[in-house]
Amino acid sequence: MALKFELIKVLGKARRGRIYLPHGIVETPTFMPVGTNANVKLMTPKELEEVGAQIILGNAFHLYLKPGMEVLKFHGGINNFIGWHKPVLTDSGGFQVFSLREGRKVTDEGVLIKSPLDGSKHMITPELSMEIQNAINSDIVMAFDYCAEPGIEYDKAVRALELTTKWAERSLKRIRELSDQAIFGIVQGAFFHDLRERSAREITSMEFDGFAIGGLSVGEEYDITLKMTEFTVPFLPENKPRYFMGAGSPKLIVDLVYNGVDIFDSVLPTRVARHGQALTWIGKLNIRAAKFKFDKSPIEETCTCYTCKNFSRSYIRHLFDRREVLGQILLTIHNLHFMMDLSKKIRDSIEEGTFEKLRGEVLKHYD
Ligand code: PRF
Ligand code: ZN
Repeated sequence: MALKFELIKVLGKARRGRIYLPHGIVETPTFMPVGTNANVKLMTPKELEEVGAQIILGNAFHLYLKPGMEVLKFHGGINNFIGWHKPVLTDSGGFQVFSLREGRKVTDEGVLIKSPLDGSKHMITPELSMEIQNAINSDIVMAFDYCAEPGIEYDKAVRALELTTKWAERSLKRIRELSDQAIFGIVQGAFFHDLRERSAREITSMEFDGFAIGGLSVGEEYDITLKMTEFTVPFLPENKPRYFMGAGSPKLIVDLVYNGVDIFDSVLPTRVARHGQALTWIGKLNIRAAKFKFDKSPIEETCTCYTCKNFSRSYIRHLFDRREVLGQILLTIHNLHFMMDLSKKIRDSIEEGTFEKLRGEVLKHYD
């Protein structure tokens, strides 16, 4: 088996766990930095290790377009290609079904998607997604799913759910033929309780190594995201990891952990860093503000990241003012350090029984 999951402690619904994978151990709960194009934007693997990243996310659809499966196979998988020797999880391309819905065509067979690179058309099937993720040799493969858009009508949501279940079966079958890589199934069902329950029952009836909650945080109201998660989690088995796809705000993360989620990912911390926004323990901070022009203090006094140990707000503000890439790099390091620090504090607080207090602190500054 390519994955072993250990539950170390349960506090209410929150879980402190450990996942054993071919390229290393992942302590949960944890945040996964996103590396869509075979890199986490502006971060070297060395810096990723230094901020405490344990596992990063890659994307089958993007890696299939560039560099392509032949190059990935030539390197024996993504780890050697990108110089990151710890675990990698790959998304299946199911989300691109949602985000590139302009001009796409969905059939039982799969999805015809237009490449954002050159407009060329590609038929992505569950089988092809598994072949790509096998060429990538990721530690965790995601089933090929259909992520529906918010506001979708009931009958269309049923169709998306039914396709997701059929594609999950085909994904599982194909990956088992190819390798012993771990694979997670994805629960869909839009914003309908009965469909969420049905999807969860169908997906968890299959022999997946873990389960993801998909189709949420796609533009709906915060309360809906949370309510649907709260409703879905009890249908997932205790003894397997749970992954919420696409959650990066500190508030959502503590609320998800509170509801029993173990893993989350998002481009948010790295994306906002490139726009001058730092995440701190007392909320967000925009480094471009004029008030930082003569501020010698670091982004955050208590932070132990490379950026905060060496550079002032005044300097980072100057770099953004001059549109120097180094400013974006320094904030990316800080924001990812913050996310990994938040993950670690969440883990420690579950073990110590003080998670409620930590959650309260985070909600106070991120509401
Ligand atoms: N499916 C897949 N990837 C995803 C999602 C999904 O529903 C989401 C939804 N937030 C993010 N990434 N395959
Ligand atoms: Zn810092």
